[in-house]
Amino acid sequence: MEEVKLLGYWASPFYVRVKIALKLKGIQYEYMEEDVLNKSPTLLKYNPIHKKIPVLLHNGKPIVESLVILEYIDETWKDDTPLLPKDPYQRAMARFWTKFIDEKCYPEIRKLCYVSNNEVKVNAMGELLQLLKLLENELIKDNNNNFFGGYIEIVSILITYWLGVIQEALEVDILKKEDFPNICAWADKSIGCSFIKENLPRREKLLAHYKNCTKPLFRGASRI
Ligand SMILES: N[C@@H](CCC(=O)N[C@@H](CS)C(=O)NCC(=O)O)C(=O)O
Repeated sequence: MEEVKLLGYWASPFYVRVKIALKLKGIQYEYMEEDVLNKSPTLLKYNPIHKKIPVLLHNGKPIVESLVILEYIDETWKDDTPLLPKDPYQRAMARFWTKFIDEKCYPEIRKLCYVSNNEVKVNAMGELLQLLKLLENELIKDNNNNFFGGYIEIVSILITYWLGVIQEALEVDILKKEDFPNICAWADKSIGCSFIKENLPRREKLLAHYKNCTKPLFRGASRI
């Protein structure tokens, strides 16, 4: 009998990635909600290095970092619908673009949310717009606008769902349809997929959360 547990936090895109993958593979698991401001001994025991959720516990063994967890799930519960593409080049591209989202885009999104210095926020926004342009151009190259299949769509909820909510909380327009038509069309399509849609936190609840923990960017100043 397999024992699968997941430590998460409802508003975290990193946790929701894992939740989607487990649901997609039909894996039963026990969910343990963490308070990220007051971490449990269980979280600190199983992720002593990063001290972050998500943590997947499979028969008592911890796996951390959402991208690592997604690959672990894909390799452990093999079925007809692999998350990662089969073709080695496509797999490499999927890994490249997911790293791009987490290592290049996410730090700028974090600054936009949590740094209080407005100049840093404005620079982060400029940087993020340039990064999104690269993603936009990559999507243009893809004829069917399918991008890479399930894995990248799951990882990209940070852009396709969270960023839309965050920009509303910050009262700025980042993902404008006229500037990023491909990202916006791709976002509508991937967020519309039932296996993703059904597992996302409610938009109003997430928006209230970000309004509560972020400060509007240009209040009192002219908007960009
Ligand atoms: N690179 C990590 C990021 C995970 C992450 O940032 N988790 C946040 C919640 S959104 C967390 O646990 N934060 C607690 C902290 O930073 O102390 C992943 O992909 O799993």
